[in-house]
Amino acid sequence: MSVVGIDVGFQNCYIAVARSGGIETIANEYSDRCTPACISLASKNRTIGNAAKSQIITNFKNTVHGFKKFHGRAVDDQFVQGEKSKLPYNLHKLDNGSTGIKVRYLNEDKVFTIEQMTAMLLTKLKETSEHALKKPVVDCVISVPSFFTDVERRSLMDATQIAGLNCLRLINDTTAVALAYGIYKQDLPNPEEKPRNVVFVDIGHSSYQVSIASFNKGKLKVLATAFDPYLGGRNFDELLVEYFCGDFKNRFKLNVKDNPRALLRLYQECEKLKKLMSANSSDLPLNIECFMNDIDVHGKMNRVQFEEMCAQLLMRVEAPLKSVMEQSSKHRDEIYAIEVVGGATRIPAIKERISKFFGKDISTTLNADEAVARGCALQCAILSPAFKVREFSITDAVPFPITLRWKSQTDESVGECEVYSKNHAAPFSKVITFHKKEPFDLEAFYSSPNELPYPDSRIGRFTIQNVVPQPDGDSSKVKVKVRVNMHGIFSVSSASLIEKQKGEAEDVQMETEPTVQNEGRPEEQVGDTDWQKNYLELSKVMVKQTDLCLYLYKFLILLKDGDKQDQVASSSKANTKVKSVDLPIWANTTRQLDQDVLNNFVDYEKKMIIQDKLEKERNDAKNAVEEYVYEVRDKLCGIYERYVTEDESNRLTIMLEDTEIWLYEEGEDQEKEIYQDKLSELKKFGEPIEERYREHEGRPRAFDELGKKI
Ligand code: ATP
Ligand code: K
Ligand code: MG
Repeated sequence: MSVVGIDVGFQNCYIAVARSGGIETIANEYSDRCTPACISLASKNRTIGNAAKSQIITNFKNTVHGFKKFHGRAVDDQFVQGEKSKLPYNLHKLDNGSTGIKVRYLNEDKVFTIEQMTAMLLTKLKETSEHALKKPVVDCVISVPSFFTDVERRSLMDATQIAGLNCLRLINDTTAVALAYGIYKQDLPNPEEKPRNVVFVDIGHSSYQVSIASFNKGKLKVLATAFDPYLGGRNFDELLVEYFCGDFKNRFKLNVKDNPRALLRLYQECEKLKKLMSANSSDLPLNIECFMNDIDVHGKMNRVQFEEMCAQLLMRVEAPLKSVMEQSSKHRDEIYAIEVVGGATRIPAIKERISKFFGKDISTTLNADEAVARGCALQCAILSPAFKVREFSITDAVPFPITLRWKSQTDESVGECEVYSKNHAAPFSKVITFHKKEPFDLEAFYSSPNELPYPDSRIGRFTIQNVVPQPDGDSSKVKVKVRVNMHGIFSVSSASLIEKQKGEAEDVQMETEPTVQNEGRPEEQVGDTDWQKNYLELSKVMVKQTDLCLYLYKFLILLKDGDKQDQVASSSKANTKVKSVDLPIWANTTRQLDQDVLNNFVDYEKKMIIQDKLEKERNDAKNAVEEYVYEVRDKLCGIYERYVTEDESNRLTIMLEDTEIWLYEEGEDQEKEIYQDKLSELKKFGEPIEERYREHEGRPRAFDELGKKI
């Protein structure tokens, strides 16, 4: 089992893995620990990460980036439409209305879904981690913005499947950071002491997230989350670009916006300038050579100007901070620390705003770029049976309240109930008891559409099938289990009908309102058999100390009841007269990929992986020819000189020259085998020389060795 954590950022991705020494972030083949969320499609292959980023300008129509927030969204979605005008590549409406991306790939027009694009990125990250761990990687934990709704999360989960990953948990960005903060802290308050409250801020390229978590030894609980899903580093880049477009129009009469390449270059330069301004307050230049129409442009900006320009953006820093404090009813004095991560928190004005709001210094003890990935890897280690890690319990919070509405299939009766309030603990299961005579529908939706950063509040419709009345015509008791799972995804996980047995004295109460019972955190439930077994083990040891045993037995019951809170389901289990029958559930969630579509995508991803591999081998074979030409040419006038006749040398030189020309002409784009043949041809001639040289060089040394022995 692999222990891998992946931070899939809007702009930057990071991977952390567990190795014998602990958790570490790993570098890709460019020795870069950051892999850009960028994919470039081309006529023979695709490139992903750093290599793709360098294609942003040259292959702008087919180099895809900035797509993370299209997950689960229709192309007509207001957000997607707003982004569309800023994208150098084309969007395409898929049959189900979802956002597709249209590119040229393998000399054909091709539309990829967002799930496929993210899967490509994950494939790259998977390969990088496999390279570092030197074994296959399947299990992992992936981060997700805390404000992602059900549809977006399910879409991301589909992407992980396409990439052949088994995502054990989609963990919220700020929760991962909280875990990275807390797990190694030695001085957390004891369980019975007042918890330590810490605020976590993550401002990335596309969004701003805040959470407040309370810590005790061995556990963390997220009390509240807040966000501005549309505020991130890129908004600052956009303002700079806007400014320089105006500036260049005035001074150089250039219409930058009409030229996609120039615009992309300007974006890159503005981002660099923005970063420089974080460290320098003086005037800084922005120079681009041959920018447009062969004109070199130059401009300048300083921090004061920049902050003035971004005043509107900076004003938005406060609201989410205020919101988490209000939601958790915490006073500023009760906050132990404010930990900030994410690239955009390096902007001094942002740091100042946060610090001013809390009236104290902020801490940057965590690695701003890698904390999310590290937290993901830690969560993966906790979930992995193969890896020993400190016990640490994580209770997350439901970001948006969820309501369940039910409707009878025959009569008109409807009802609804908020099953998860805002900031309700998650993951968490609940059992709802209905009294029904026929199958019925449950509709789940987010109860406060106004605060939802997504246009559709529906989560899904779940039909509880095969419900029948009792033989005596009475309604049947139907227990429905709902849950918000490890990924923050809502589901109706099971339903069962409780059959009344003949001669049963107890009558089923006719409740008009269904009852909701808390089941608690699925992973923490202690099964009856487990705790009884534990007790038996204990009692064996202390067979003579009956009093102590009795005390322990009671204590275990207390523990168990505390865990399950006011769970009553167990009482029906104890009643042997009651038989329960599992009921099938038909689930219809919005915008999820069908299994066969998903399977096709899995196959296609595999094909693309093979295609990339073949193309790499072909390129490697070509490079090998080129390298050999240069190497032998060098040696011919160097170390080989004494071992070749003039005639040989001349012939070989001509061969090398011909090959070099060939590589630029018809040999530019050939099959792998052709390059391999070419190399063998050259080697047939070159190797005997190499051998002669080695023999001569080796001889004196062999004599030396012999001399030493004698
Ligand atoms: P998201 O969290 O929105 O998905 P992400 O995780 O990819 O995005 P990060 O890597 O945390 O984002 O941050 C990238 C952003 O931080 C970019 O806008 C980048 O320009 C900005 N950034 C990085 N370093 C600096 C700096 N020194 N000064 C200002 N901004 C910076
Ligand atoms: K990131
Ligand atoms: Mg991020």
